[in-house]
Amino acid sequence: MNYKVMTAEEAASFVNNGDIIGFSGFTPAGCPKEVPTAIAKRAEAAHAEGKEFKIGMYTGASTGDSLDGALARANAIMFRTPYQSNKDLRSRLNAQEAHYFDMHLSHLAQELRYGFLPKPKFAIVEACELTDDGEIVPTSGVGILPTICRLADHIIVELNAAHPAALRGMHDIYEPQDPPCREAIPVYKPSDRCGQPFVKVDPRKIIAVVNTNRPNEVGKFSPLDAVTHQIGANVANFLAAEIKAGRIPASFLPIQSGVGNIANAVLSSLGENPDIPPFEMYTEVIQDAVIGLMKEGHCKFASGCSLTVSQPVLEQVYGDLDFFKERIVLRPQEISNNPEVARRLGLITINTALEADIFGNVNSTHVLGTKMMNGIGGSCDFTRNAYISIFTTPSTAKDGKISSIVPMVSHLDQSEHSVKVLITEHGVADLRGKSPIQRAHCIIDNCVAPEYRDMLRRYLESAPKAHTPANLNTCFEMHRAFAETGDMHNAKL
Ligand code: 0RQ
Repeated sequence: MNYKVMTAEEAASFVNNGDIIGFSGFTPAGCPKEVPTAIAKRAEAAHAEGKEFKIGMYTGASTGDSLDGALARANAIMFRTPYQSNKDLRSRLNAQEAHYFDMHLSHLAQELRYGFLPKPKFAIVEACELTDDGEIVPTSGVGILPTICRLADHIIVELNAAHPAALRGMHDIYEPQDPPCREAIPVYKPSDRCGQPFVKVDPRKIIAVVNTNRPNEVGKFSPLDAVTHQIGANVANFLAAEIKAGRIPASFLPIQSGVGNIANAVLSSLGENPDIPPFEMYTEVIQDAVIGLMKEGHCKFASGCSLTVSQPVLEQVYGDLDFFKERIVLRPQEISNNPEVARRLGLITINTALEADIFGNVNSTHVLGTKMMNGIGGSCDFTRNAYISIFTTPSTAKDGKISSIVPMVSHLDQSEHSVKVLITEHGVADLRGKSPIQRAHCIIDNCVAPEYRDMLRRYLESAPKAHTPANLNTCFEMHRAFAETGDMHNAKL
């Protein structure tokens, strides 16, 4: 190999205070691990000497603990976008010790190209193969890898032997042109390919190669409980009824499914329902459940940005690459989450709300309206452009002390105009074609936990008559009660 092979510490020594770095990967899949940890150590050493050391950073989405966690613990983050889910980083953001801007994942690469955001000096990327002429084959997540490699002055590659070079062929790397007159992205079904199986860079930009053999840091999913199981069953029954009514074609439509335990549970339920035909996915994260469904024949194909699967499941995929390379394609997030493609393919989108209000507005990001949880991720990319957009949430959180359905969301990520269906363990609120007051009754009757229904009905009655009734004195009374007493049951409504 013609490149300079070095340790992570040597590679990290190129990075200085104030530098801006783009990292590969999407969720903990495909993220570099060794060099970010070494940068964190460099920051800690600088801080111990009383010197400033913070970097600006772009990633695909959330990352692993050796990236976000290590840099957050070292207080080495100046700014961060577009999505995160690490508890140490979350603490920094909520303490205003790092600036975070939560972005639509499909927007990041183009906003970098448009010059809306400062250009990255370094791209630090994980690869399973690197050729002398500059072909980089990503690992199990792509994210913004093609764009940062092109825009950055220097590239550092972590060549990770935990991912087989035989992954070559699973990726489809395509970067759209910039406007004016951008051409349509030629993806007409989830399995279409329109790019190359690698990212091609100028090999002279690769200043360091770090060899490693480190598995991804994807956490385990919680086992299905009665609530998540019932939410999944409600989603599957709703979709089966839509097929029966002729509102979804009998051949079905591609599924997008969000991240987390509930999303994983919903997918399992789709596989269990005999009235749901084998389906395809056009999604961002491919979670554990999808791999099981593929082996059983319930999922025919999945297009995504990452294989966000637990280590045993990743080993199953790598152990049978011939089977899975025919059924999985990994794309940059600009394509996996592309609104134009989502609208054209007619996606059924299923994402998770932290809270929703009685009109169908959704908050997926801010606990009690102020504290950042994770971020919007790709949920808006898909929801706004869906064939049918579904939001799921357990009807309560924190042992029933929080009702996930409130009079008015304390932060807005998806407006009522984008949310077509809301589903909890209690039932389905089909909001299509309903006015705000009809939506409110539909949500209270079908989705709210029985113990909170009367409270929300009383609230609605207390609001002056209007197109979208709201009582401005009490619309956050449930939030206030939780903040002050630890229980929304104490709301004075
Ligand atoms: O708290 O962790 O302390 O137990 O929120 O809730 O029920 O475990 O749900 O793991 O599916 O995550 C919305 C965060 C759900 C996720 C969210 C508390 C609850 C628990 C987690 P604990 P669950 P999940 C694809 C698309 C936004 C981005 C998105 C998410 C914790 O799905 O980040 O969809 N989505 N992107 O107790 C206070 C409430 C609450 C609450 C739940 N109303 N108030 N706390 N919790 N409801 C992904 C990408 O783009 C990469």
